[in-house]
Amino acid sequence: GKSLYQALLDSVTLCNDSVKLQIINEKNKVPLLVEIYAIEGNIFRLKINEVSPLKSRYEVPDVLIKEPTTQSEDRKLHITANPFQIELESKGETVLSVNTNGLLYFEHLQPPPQNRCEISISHSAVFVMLLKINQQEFRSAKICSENQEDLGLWQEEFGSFLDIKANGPSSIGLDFSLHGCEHVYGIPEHAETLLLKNTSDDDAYRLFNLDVYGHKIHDKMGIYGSVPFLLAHKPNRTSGIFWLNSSETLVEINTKAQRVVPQTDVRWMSESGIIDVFLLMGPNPFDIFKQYAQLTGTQALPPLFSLGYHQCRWNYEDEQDVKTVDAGFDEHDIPYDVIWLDIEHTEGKRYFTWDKKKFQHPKRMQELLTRKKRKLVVIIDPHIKVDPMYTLYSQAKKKGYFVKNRTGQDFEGICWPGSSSYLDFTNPDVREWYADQFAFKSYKGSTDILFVWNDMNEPSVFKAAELTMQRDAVHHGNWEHREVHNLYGFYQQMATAEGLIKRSGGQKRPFVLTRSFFAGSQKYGAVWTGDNVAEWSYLKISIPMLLTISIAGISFCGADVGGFIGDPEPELLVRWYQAGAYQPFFRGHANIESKRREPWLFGDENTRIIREAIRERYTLLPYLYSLFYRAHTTAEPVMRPLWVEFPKEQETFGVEDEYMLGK
Ligand code: MIG
Repeated sequence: GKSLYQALLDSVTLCNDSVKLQIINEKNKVPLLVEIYAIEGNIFRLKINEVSPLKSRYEVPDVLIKEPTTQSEDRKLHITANPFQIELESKGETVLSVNTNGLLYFEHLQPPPQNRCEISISHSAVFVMLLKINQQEFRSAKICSENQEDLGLWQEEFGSFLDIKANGPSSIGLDFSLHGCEHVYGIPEHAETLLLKNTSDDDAYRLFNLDVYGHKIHDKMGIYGSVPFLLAHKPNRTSGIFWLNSSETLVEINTKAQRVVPQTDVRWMSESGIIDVFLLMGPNPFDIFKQYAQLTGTQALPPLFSLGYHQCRWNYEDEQDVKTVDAGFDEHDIPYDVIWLDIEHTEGKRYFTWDKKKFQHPKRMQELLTRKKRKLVVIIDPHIKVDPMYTLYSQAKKKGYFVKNRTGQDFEGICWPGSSSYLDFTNPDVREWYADQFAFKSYKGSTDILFVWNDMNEPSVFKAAELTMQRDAVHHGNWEHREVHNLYGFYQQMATAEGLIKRSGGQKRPFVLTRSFFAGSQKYGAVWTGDNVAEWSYLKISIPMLLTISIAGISFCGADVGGFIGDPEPELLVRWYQAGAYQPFFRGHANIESKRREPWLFGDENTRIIREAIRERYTLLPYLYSLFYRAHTTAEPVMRPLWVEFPKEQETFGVEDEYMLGK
């Protein structure tokens, strides 16, 4: 490789459990601090930041469950000074090397340009060009023009939208080589295969949480959730790379399988932040799951009811509709545990309220469900209708709890309720206040069988670039949205789960389903794969998608049974029930425009087969519950790719149409 960086030999400090040194960029002479820690449990942590940045750069908080403890044990690594490279060894074997392709880059913070023209070729430009290919949209970097006032990389156009970067370009990147590996997995969420594909003549995998209605299949664009965790496997070892960064991230994969010793090169690039990466050394798949959980936590143990079958649609219209559907399950002798209410249950999309005409007696409705030992889930989205008469809005406004725009005003965007502001869940005070909204006395009409569904939390903003919040919006601590983007949904689910725990006086496990997620979301509940389509190909892709989410730590995951968009033919619906019955989160759901599709609407024979599938689910419930207990205590994924159970059997490494539930 031809790295731009070389180590300054006199800067090296060696301790029992860490190495620190400085490296310097040959061109601009800016020094970077490199820290490498031996973390307990066979993990290395590599941090790279500017030695003295103009201002501090964002470091992801709240995702690691504790400050990782270092351990001085027999670990070996080699550092090459020029070009700067690191090789990590385990049991005499070079497992992984860093910066082998010389792709380390780090845009250091600079003062804003004063009528000056940027002419240097910046890595940011490379990043932006990649994005352009990735999105096939017009995100154009203005590098230079004859116009001396051009702000260069300090602002970017995205279609008709303009992003003004308060700190200027600040992207980072690094490459890793995984020796002997030609099978890599992970980095959800993409509607893609289980095995990660080579990206050399194709798009990079993008990690950027977005609301993509009816997302395409076999696409590497970012959808609702992101977990920047990649697993690599070969017969004698599994290893992992956890890239702790919550800004937009791209991952390039280059597998060289033809070589005598195969190798996979993985290049990570993020729009901002610092390089903070955990290198998990395995050696076996279950060691990797434990190591990753040691950093980000294990799956929350779901309440038993939430492992049963869930019946949802956009929308169950009113109390009578709920009653009829509920009775339908009894009439047709089909077990189910939870009925769901979508956005139409509220007064004008004001969450925590009920439509006064359609849901006049929400408590009475819940009592009816309680008598049958059933539960209710309602949707609570993060956008808040701009309406001074809506208490949630006026309180949050007064307390300054909304995300701000660049000029310090409350950010306003269009969403379901019309003009809306967005709660700043990155602020711990906002989370505490939000959690308190779930108290029975605050949330009128709620009872202890009501649980919650968080949607639109990428966050989704209509009429905005890529349907999300502008990157120059401002959060708590004066951090730009670009820094925290992929964490927004993570924080909403965290606050919601805390609210449900609090309302029960700390006695009951919560259930919260979220659409957007990040590394560590497993601690707060379940995720689903969003707006899939009622087509066979979406049923098929649900398996690799859920396997990928599962091995990235989030065991409690599912895809809408039947396919959200459109109308499944009866056989597809039946097959989807049969598949969904064996997946961790099992919910039938349908779009507002879809025809009704409760399980008994397709003739006796289809009703019988669906009944049988749902009953099989209930037969397996004790086993599933035990698997979740193990996921919670020992980080074993519930739904597993075959290679995890058969790590030496090469022919299992690419299988994605079969899987294991537990062992
Ligand atoms: O853009 O709340 O993925 O499950 O039914 C639609 C209405 C908004 C998207 C969710 C879907 C939900 C729907 N929501």
